[in-house]
Amino acid sequence: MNFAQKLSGIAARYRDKPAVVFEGAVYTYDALDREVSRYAAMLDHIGVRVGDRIAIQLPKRMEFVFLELAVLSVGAVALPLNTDYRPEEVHYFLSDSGSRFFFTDRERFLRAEEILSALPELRTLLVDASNAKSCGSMAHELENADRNFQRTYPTRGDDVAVICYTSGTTGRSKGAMITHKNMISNTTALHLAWEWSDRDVLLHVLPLFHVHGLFVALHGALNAGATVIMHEKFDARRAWETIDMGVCTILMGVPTMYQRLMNEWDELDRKPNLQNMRVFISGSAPLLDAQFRRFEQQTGFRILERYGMTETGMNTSNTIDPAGRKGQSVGYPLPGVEIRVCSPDGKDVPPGDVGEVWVRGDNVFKGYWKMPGKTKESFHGDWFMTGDLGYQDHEDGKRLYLVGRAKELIITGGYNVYPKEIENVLQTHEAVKEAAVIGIPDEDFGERVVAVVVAGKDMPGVSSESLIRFCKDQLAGYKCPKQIFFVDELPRNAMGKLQKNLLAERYRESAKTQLPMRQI
Ligand code: MCA
Ligand code: AMP
Repeated sequence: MNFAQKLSGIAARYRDKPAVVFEGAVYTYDALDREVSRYAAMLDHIGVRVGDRIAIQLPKRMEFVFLELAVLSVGAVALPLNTDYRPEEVHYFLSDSGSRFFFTDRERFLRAEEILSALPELRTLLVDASNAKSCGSMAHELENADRNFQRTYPTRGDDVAVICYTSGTTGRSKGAMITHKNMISNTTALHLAWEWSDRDVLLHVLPLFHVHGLFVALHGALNAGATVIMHEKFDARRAWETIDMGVCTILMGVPTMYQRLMNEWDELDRKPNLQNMRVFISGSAPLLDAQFRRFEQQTGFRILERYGMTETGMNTSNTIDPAGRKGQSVGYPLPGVEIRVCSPDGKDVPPGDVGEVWVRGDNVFKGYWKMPGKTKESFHGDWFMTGDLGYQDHEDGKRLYLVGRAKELIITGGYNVYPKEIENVLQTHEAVKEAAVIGIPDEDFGERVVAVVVAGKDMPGVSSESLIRFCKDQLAGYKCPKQIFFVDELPRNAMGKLQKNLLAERYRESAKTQLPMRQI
């Protein structure tokens, strides 16, 4: 089945009920479904065909929601892009994916115009403006689309619905191909596990261009016939004020958001009314035990932590029954998801021992776009090897704990950063002889990206600010180092291999909080 068709079927059952309330504007299920149909007609009118990749780089707004579901409805493949990606990054995603259409806003188009002209096969459509010089206007195409268009959902379950780019250890991002079947199975598993119902009201504060905000939060709610109150941007004070109105039942966020909510809680003279709240859910990055306990002390709610990946959707979750939730554990395999914890030679390790987490199930993606080698490397038979290190509870052999990562990855505020990508950019700066990028503890972001740099002898005057600015010109802001440390040389072992663990230890001293994950 096509995932958008499933949601359209649900919309037919809840016609007059609010589906999404976005910044004061209410869209009923009927209005949402009609807009998706109108957008699908527009895609058909501009020549979108089954399997075409359609890139979307838009701030959080309703057009994003309509477009994504319309793309799925016509059997094309949606490619959501982080709004903060710089033109060079966007160019890579558009060219690597061979996207035929790019929906964006005027501001982002003007920034990327020159670089986009190098992609003659690509047609750009502006969502918020009339025709610009080298692109079209979505409003214009919507007007000219066939008003009698009927959605036919020309896909099978195994067809790709969305490609989400995830960074890679080599610095080159990989497009994870997520199928309709993946989306349906994972949404269904979460529906059961979290007991979603049409009485739920989700406060949606996450970005829409990632699996967390799009699949887990938005799709999860629409699949249940629930209502989504959607904020354009996360703001802790505003989130508490909205919850205080007494209609919300679910909040989903990354640990940085919970950290900010807790700090804000202390500032509030009158604490919010949480009477209607059912569950606070956290994921995308490790939630510290101290955060789990502080939130419970403040609010009386135990945060429900779950664990997922772009490639697999959600894998494990703590129980919906608060009594079964445990800080530092990411819970149990979701219905239909199998988990193994394996040694490097592919054998199951006994409960209590640390190994790599492997995942199998209908939730596991189809592979990396045009990277059969990388796809093969990531699987052992039909088991996907996550690169996350963990152990299963030695008592029940099932409850999962994550303790680190086999891959060199920094998670900052819920976003993944692979050091290699940043090192590659720094190393193109004329003053940089060598650069090593590491994550150090940060109270707000969990981990903070910092760079340790050896400057060339003939470039003594280079400043941290100029190197950070250099990175910001080419990389999304969250990837850029927050600090640069200059050293005479980087520590290496006898074989000449860079010893990042020594650097991490040295600079960890400068941070006061505990590191949420060990780099192994
Ligand atoms: C923004 N900045 C950051 C981050 N976010 N720096 C480091 N890490 C970050 N996460 C920087 C900006 O570049 C900017 O820098 C400055 O902070 C202010 O930007 P602003 O947009 O105002 O930031 P914010 O609103 O404070 O954003 C913090 C945030 C956001 C709300 C926590 O990062 C966020 O929405 N994170 C959620 C990520 C997410 O959805 N991940 C799910 C991935 P400057 O001032 O220098 O320009 S999916 C996934 O991981 C799997 C499937 C899973 O399990 O869910
Ligand atoms: P992404 O590639 O952006 O989908 O990020 C997936 C990665 O986020 C996983 O491989 C984990 O390393 C991490 N992750 C997601 N949820 C959690 C969690 N609850 N605790 C610790 N790490 C998590």
